[in-house]
Amino acid sequence: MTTAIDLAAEPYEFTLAPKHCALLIIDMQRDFPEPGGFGEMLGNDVSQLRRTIDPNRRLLEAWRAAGLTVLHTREGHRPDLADLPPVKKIRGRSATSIGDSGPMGRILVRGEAGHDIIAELYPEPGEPVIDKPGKGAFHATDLHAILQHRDVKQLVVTGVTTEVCVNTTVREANDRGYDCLVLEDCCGSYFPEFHAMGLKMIKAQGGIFGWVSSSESVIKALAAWRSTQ
Ligand code: C5J
Repeated sequence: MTTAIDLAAEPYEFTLAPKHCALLIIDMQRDFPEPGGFGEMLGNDVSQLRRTIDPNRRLLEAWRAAGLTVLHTREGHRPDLADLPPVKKIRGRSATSIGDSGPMGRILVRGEAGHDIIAELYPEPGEPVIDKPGKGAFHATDLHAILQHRDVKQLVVTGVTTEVCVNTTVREANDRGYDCLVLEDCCGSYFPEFHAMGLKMIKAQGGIFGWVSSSESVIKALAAWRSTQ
């Protein structure tokens, strides 16, 4: 029985230990990638995020089939906005901001349609959903406690956006002692250059924040690992 398996990654191979690794899918909420959502309302090109849906779906299917831990996050706030920092509310000087009515309900407010996860990647019963008020998934959440209770030491991180919530979460995870593997085809940004640089920053300097690979490499490694169980 194999407990860990090497897979191709940058800056060097990643040793995946499936029983101690969780898949963390960041903020695949309707308001970000769906046509007609808040992201598009702001003038963003949602196709840059939509290209991540199929790879995430295939990865999620393989991860679930292997019986491994999956967690999802959602960025958003309490309906009374008590957890919304005033600076986050006003930054950007946008006419429509967090808490206001948007195309899919109140923007980034828990319980609203746009805040929910897209149907293609919808959580299954038993998969924790972390509601986070910040960009990082560890800030003001119980994510670290949940991972510790499950003896998780590594994270495969996917979702949106690469340079904001994915990068912030990977940095927070790094400081808490987790190894992070970020999958380039499963992460996206409205700005392709930020996506590319966001990944570069993670794998720079010998993997200062972690590793970068693809869904195909992880799916292959999972299949190889499962054949040894
Ligand atoms: C995320 C954002 N999820 N860009 N949010 O990255 O504001």
